[in-house]
Amino acid sequence: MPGGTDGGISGTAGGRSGTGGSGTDGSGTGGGGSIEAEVASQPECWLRAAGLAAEVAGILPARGERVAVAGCGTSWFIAQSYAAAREAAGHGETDAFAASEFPAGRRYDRILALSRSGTTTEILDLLARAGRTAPTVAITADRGSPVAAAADAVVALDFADERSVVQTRFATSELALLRAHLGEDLAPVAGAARRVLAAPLPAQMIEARQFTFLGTGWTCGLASEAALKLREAAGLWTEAYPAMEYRHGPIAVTGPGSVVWLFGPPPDGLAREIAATGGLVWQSEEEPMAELVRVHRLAAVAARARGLDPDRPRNLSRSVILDTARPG
Ligand code: F1P
Repeated sequence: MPGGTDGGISGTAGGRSGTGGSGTDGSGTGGGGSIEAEVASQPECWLRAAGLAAEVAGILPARGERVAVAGCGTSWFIAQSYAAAREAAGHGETDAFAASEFPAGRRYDRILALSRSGTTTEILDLLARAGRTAPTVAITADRGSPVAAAADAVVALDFADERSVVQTRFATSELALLRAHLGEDLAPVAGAARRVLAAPLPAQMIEARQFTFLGTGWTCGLASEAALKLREAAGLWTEAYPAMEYRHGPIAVTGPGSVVWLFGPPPDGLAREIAATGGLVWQSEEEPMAELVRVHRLAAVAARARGLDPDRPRNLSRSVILDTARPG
């Protein structure tokens, strides 16, 4: 992955075009709340999580197994990234599901349940239902949680737990662990995140009214997670698609005040088409998981710029615990 640069922003809005990520976020990486500190701690958390990979290799999916991975919200998008990365690495067929949509009747060699809180109702339901059909393993921040108790095996990343309702470092740390388990070296990825943390945020990003995130392969999940982060923390209008899907309708919402954020190289001609709408193109050359850290920073800064507290997002709680009759 090329490193050392800060990506590029181009387009027609405000006549801006070129590279460099200049501008200012108005707050630096410090900020005042939990989310800023949690975002800034990601490089260290990733290295610590990756360092656990050998220790927990026996309970994570083995090469060749047919695997299902499930979660809700952020955990679902991390599931999507891991599933695509595992298949691309040749480790075996891997399906990702929102826990509530886990299909009855499919057979897997192992089911991986992702839940920071370990209390999410849909994950508990899934473990109760599908756990009868395959060995289950949970990755959670809380080894004493109901999800940990319901799974056959547990990986507890308690050091990456968060005070903020909005997930940042827990989600990326579990992905760092899973990527390390696939044989990836996380040291350069952590280095890329340090560069992203040190770089200023372009002012146009903070002021933008709408964001569309595009990915390919394992970065489709990251694109969806990026969009969720800005929605959760800052109440922004965001969307996310596989890059080649963008022309099939989503381009219609792009215009002045939009940012189209590409995780990885764009399909041929796409950057030009986006620029023609009047929207800005953000095309980073950084490693994609490090690029997600830039979105985390933006989420906190954009929230505060709009008078919101990114640690206490509107209408959200740390986990969704339902007390109504459960499906299935
Ligand atoms: C999943 C989740 C979060 C979301 C919100 C509600 O929680 O959907 O991703 O931000 O706080 O809960 P978990 O099962 O990973 O704890």
